[in-house]
Amino acid sequence: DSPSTPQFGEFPFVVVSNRLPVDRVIDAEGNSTFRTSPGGLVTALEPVMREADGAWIGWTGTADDEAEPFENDGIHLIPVALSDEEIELYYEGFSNDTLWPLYHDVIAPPAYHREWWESYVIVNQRFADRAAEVSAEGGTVWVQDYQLQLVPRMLRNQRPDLTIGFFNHIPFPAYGIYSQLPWRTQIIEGLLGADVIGFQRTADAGNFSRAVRRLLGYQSKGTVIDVPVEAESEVASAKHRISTVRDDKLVRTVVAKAFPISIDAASYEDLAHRPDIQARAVEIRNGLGNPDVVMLGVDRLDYTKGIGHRLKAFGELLADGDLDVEEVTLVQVASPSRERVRTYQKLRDEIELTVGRINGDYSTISHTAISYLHHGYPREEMVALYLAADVMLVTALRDGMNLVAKEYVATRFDNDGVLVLSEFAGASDELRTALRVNPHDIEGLKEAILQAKQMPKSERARRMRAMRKRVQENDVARWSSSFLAALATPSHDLALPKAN
Ligand code: GDG
Repeated sequence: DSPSTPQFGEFPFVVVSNRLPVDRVIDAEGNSTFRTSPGGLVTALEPVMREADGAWIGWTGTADDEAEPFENDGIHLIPVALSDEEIELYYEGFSNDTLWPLYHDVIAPPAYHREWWESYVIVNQRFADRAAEVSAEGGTVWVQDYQLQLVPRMLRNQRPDLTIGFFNHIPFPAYGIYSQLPWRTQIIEGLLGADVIGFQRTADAGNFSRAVRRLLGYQSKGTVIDVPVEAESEVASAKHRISTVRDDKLVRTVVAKAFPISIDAASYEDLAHRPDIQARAVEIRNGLGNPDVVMLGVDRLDYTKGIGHRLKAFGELLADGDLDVEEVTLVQVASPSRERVRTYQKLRDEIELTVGRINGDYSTISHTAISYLHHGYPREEMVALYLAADVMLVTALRDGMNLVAKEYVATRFDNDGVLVLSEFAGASDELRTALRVNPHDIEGLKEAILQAKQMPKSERARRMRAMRKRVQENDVARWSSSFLAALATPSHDLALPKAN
């Protein structure tokens, strides 16, 4: 199709993400079917999808899966196939071993490989082509996350009639770090194809706008960036976002702004009210030998989560005699993640060595210092763990948001429990009454852990109440509706009036 005569598809609202919100499962007869994989994004978008007759484009999670579009739980799902090699180069390589460490402040060294980049471009083009094919004329497409940053520009080239949103679930780094990326200009050009670019934190949006100014010299005012218009077709079809600037140049106005993501808070609270889940929470504490204080960490086993720093602080407190295994247990759920990427294999070895050492040194026959679980659990079990935990430790070195922190808060309808929260997690912008820590400061982290253990009940309740109010008000439905509202608003209304 030439860009001037686009073919239109049938869906007025389309979500594009690397993974479809379903998993392939094999039933008792050996037939392969799909099951919805529960997650905040699906919960948030399901109602919007149903109302708008939406479709979701993504990979099924299986290599070379040429599945045809299908419907699951009332949502149209449109698979994009990835080969084994593309999973290695585009997904495990460029997405998870270049962009992920770079965007998390190079906690691990990013690897730069030209063949990974080439695969990233090819796969992004495939997602963009699919979105261009299925979207209805004048429709809205919402692209998700760092694996697909080139899609907005690729899509606009083919379909300037569309309104395009992008949301970045992970941080966007400061320019001094971002500028390492050999393809730094292509990536921001890719993102600027969107009308609204959403970030977790105001600081992320600022880092992005600065990168745009430094690399492309485009002007920005507040959250609005002026992007010179490249094609005439863009002017005709995106009128409400076109302005004139100096010298009668035409620009598209692009909004780059924070939309902090959240969880379906009510559903967590509902689970927490279930008698069987409360009974399970009691059972968990009994199983741990009924310590006075249960501390909890829940993370994908990822080097951004600061699990090692947490273990170091906990181990030193045991060594100093400030904590006693007869009184305190740390439960650490480390759910398996990206197990084919080498950095993750190394991390697992390091963490398991540390856990083994601490347990060897401090556990007794009846009390284990750290109950370490390298498993994924059903959501019910996660909620039981949250209910069982007096202290929740979120010590990420860098994290877009950290939903675990919000889930813990949503679960604690009893207004009890203490959240220790890294200031490097997006959630710390909102959860101001958590015990906020710098996880690199091991002494400070140790003090916070002791403070959490000793905090009087009235103070726990005061802090938790404030956090719960925030999470209940700003839930994931609110997040998606505010993003989509911004996407539907001509950016003129968001910027200062321009001569036009
Ligand atoms: C990315 C960004 C941002 C974990 N283990 C199990 C399990 N989980 C669930 C948690 C939570 C989710 O996975 C993890 O979300 P996080 O936000 O904590 O972290 P990432 O996976 O890194 O997510 C992050 C997020 O995107 C959203 O934008 O907040 O910053 O990195 O919901 O509960 N769930 C179950 N079993 C497990 O074992 N059921």
